[in-house]
Amino acid sequence: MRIEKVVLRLVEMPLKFRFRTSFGETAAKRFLLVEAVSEGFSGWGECVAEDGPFYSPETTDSARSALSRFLIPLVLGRDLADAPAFDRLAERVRGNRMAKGALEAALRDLFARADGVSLARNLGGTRTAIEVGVSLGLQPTVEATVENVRRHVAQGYRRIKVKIEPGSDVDRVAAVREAFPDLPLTVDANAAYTLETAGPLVALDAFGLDYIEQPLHHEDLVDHARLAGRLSTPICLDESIRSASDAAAAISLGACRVLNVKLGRVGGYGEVLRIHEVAAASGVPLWCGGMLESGVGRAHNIAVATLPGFTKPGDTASSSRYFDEDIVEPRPEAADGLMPVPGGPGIGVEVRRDVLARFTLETLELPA
Ligand code: SMG
Ligand code: MG
Repeated sequence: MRIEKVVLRLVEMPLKFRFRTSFGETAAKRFLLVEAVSEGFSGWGECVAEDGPFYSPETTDSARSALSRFLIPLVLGRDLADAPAFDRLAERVRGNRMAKGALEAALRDLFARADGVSLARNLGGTRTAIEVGVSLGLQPTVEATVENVRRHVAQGYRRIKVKIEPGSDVDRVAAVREAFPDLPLTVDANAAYTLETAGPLVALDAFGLDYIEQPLHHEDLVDHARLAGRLSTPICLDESIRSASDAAAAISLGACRVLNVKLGRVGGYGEVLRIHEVAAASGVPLWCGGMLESGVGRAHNIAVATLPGFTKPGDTASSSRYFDEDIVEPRPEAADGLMPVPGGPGIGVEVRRDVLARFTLETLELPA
């Protein structure tokens, strides 16, 4: 397909709640949306870079620059045989994975739509519904944490993940565990601890967590392997895994026994599939993470989670948990912790251009 045009939009959607983690707080969802146009079809991708470089070194501004100056020009006017062809063209662009992943996702969607098949099926996905959990931000008190867990358990989520940080960890988990003795429960520290301050993490072994997510530095593997030797609870890595080679290194070092996979963090579906192979070869379970995505990113996450190696519930909760109004229809909505996989072409949801226009702050049209 000849890529005729790419449209880059800066979009801001109000969030229904403030989401607090150990590295900061998000009050509104501001992101870049990529639309790739060819032969009357539009493919959509969402860039998960945030406003500031606090989860990842990439930001909305750095992604806009990488996309408009280096990545989009690689495909404009070019006749691409398929979406993986972009992966090869973009190989010389280092890092900038969220920017790359957004364009790659748009191209994957575009090609699948033109072929009239669902992206999930195209990838080798086997599920018609995916099991989902929910990620709960830090709350001001232990009581508010338990109450928040209670509300989300009542909504049927299959696993609850609670954010922790030094000073808000063992007390929260102990209270949640006491109120919900059998709940599949995990915690995410977003890199807030060090080997020296890991005492509370060792204490968490008492509460039967499924795993502890990214306890140490965002680029570390070696200290995670050391920490794993002190814990009976498995470690799951998020920030530290940017590629299949990171995943292979982490597994062989013993730095993790579970992997959180995010399309944007690893630079697109090509890398997701390579991580999927690495994990399958060593029997490491995967799950799909979240970045407070709009319906577009959420639909991509659903496609990712249909792959057979994604055996644990991910963070793709219902769109209505985050937004009063979404830019796609049908909205991705889970019932009883099960998110249906749309069967239509591409990501299987349609962008509502009227709603999108209301949430769009800036539009950059890049014609061939
Ligand atoms: O999409 O519900 C969501 C958020 C899931 O916890 C979540 N994401 O470290 O896994 C993580 C965080 C990173 C993003 S925080 C804005
Ligand atoms: Mg995480």
